[in-house]
Amino acid sequence: MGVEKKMSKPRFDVISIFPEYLAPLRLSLVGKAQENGLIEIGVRDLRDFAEGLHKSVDDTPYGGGAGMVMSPEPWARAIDEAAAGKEGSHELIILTPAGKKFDQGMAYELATKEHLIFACGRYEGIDYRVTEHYALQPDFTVREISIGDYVLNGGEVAALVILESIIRLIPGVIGNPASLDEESHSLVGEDEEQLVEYPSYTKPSEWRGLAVPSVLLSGNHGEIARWRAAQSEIRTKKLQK
Ligand code: 6GU
Repeated sequence: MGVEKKMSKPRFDVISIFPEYLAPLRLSLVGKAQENGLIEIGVRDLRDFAEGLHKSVDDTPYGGGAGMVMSPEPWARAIDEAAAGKEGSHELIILTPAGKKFDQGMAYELATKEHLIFACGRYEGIDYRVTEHYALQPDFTVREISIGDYVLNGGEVAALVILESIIRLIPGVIGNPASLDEESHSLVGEDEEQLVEYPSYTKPSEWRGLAVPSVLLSGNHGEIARWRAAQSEIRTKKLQK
């Protein structure tokens, strides 16, 4: 057994002007993980941290240009409150199409952290001084993350994607952890080939005129393993075209 640092219960806080967008976190595996006490998730409405009659959270950009920029102070109040709810250090994840592209390696890394705070920006983004301010705090690590090369209206869907990919890696969340080893994009060495999964089939053995590859019905485990490895190679090569 390796020397593992005892993890306290991982906590995830999400800040958004559309907290209802995060409702799916109550469902399925992620919802179960909360019910079973494996993780904690908190969702905050940024508007609760805004002041004034209009509870405004944005303003026009300095230097001009289209759209609105999210004001720093409501963000800082919400982030400080989230941080105060959990001892230790905090990873502040700012969701932006200008961030580093999320991948399975990042999911593994973030799955070891005890407190992640997700800032879901909208409009033309969050005043950059929020990033700068928290980067200066010794108990914070700031990461700007994107989930891919396309533009979403806000970071909420990106937060859902990242949370799901991280939470399923937390010990105890998935019933059969062996399934984590075999799946596509499972972590391998830095320059090892990343293979996608082989195709899967279940009953019936014939369906709408299509038969399951006979090797899978053969009971020959060596042959099956070789067939699956070959299929993974073929599928991976097809993706590279
Ligand atoms: Cl994190 N945010 C937005 N608005 N668009 C994105 C994204 C994030 N990742 C990819 N596109």
